[in-house]
Amino acid sequence: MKVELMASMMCADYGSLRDEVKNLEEGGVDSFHIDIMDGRYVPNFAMSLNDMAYIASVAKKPLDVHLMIEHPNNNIEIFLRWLRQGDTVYIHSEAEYHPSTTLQKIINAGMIPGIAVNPGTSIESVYEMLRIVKKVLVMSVNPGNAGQMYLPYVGEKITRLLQMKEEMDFKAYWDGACSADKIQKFAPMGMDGFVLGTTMLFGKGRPYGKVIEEIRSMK
Ligand code: S6P
Ligand code: MG
Repeated sequence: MKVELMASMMCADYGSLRDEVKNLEEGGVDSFHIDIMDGRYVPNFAMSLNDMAYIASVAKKPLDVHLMIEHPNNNIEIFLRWLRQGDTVYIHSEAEYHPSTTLQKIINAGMIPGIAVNPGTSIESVYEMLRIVKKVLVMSVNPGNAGQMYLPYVGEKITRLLQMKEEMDFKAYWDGACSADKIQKFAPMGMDGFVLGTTMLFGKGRPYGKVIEEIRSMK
């Protein structure tokens, strides 16, 4: 199955982060998903600037940065400074007064602009932004933690979103509780990629390359 696979780095082993990056790259992931949290927009602190900057300094593959912070426009430059052409930055529209201004900053810095959509946020409320962004990250769990249960009501919204892809010219990505059955169902419908966390990739005692290979060989 031809899908992009992102490794959720908040689930990685921080005692051997350099090896984690190397093993994930050799195992065949396409990019590193970086969950930045501020303890206000979401009730957690996962990764922050130094974690992201370190991974950017050792990774050859792109970064996929998911900002779960209030008003990213106030200090997004601090993050953008460490990133490279081809890296992606997602913001949450609920966290910003003028999300399109923040997206323009991401574009001006040479990064790929994205929007993350919470389970309870309708596609219609971010409709105009679909024309600005290149990527939409659909949350199938509430943002803040790894290892949560899939929220089934998101399925219908994803089906509608995927029907807008061609007209609005964006790619769609899945974030949260990603399992094999979700890839098998939603990839053929047009989902371009999936964030892999504790559900499929980390803490399983299996080589990353094996898990990735199994996904790529799905029919
Ligand atoms: C959640 C975050 C996600 C998780 C990922 C973990 O706030 O945005 O990227 O890290 O979903 O995957 P899993 O399989 O543990 O739910
Ligand atoms: Mg995320």
